[in-house]
Amino acid sequence: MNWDILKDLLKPGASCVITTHYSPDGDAIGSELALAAFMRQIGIRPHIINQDPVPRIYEFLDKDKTVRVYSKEDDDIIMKADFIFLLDVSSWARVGSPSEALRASSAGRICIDHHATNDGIADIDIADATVSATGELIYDMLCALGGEITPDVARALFVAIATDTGWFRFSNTSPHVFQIIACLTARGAAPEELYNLVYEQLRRERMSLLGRGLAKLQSTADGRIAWMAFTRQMFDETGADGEDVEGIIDLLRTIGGVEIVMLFREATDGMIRVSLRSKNDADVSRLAERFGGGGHIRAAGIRMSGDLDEAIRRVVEAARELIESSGEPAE
Ligand SMILES: [Mn+2]
Repeated sequence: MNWDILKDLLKPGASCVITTHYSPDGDAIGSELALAAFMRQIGIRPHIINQDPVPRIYEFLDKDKTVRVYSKEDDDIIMKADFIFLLDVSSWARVGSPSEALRASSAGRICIDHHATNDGIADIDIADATVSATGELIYDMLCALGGEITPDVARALFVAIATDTGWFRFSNTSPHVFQIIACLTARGAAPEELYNLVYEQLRRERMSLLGRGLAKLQSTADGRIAWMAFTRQMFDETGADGEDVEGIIDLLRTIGGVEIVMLFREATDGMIRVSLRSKNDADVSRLAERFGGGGHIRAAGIRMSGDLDEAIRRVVEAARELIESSGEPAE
């Protein structure tokens, strides 16, 4: 990756807006906070503006509460910014509510992302679908441009990469990931502490919701596709919310013989959110694209309107077609 193009652009005294996709994950938030820290190091004023708030499990990274939830009042900042960084996202649809103001701004747009789906929304596109996480790209950028890996930066990037690799289990966990992690650990990221903060402070409500979902787990007759659905009623009865769903899809992956797993939920905005994971070469980003979503080969998402049962029927059918076209089950 050639980072020199940014070297000439990033001059002290400028200001920038940093944003990411809706429903931000650990990679989105960690990458934003690390980039914002680097911007401050080089004398550029960063403003992190997202559609959605920082999820509870990542709040500890944003100690100073610098991440803003977009409102019309931010339009002035967005219009006056010199640059806009779009992190972990390459489509306006996934940026959500800030996208209108971001598109209207004359600020130069720099996209840093590792998703396979890319709508070409930036002037400078730093996209590499082979890396594990956007945090990996931010780390490389800091190294190339002389950024300092402070303890806070190390923690933010560690969480970004750890969460997007399933804590270094997924196929995107390359040797380079471990080299980065060695450096981040030496600079103050403590794996046990960070694991505890992200995954061992979960709410009871989440367990209640999970129990109800598991009781109604479904799969195709051949066991190659499994799915779970959370209705509004299940959220209401357990007190759980959308954030409590984070990570549950990875549990479905643990079922032997499954190739595609899916999690459906009725969101508060009336839309149906679908998370998709593949355990083999079935490309769920293509599946997501059929319904206006996107993502990676092994992890993707869809946001669709309509009835939950109908959504399940349509997406399961499409998954079945995808698996049938990609061959016999692996031994
Ligand atoms: Mn990511």
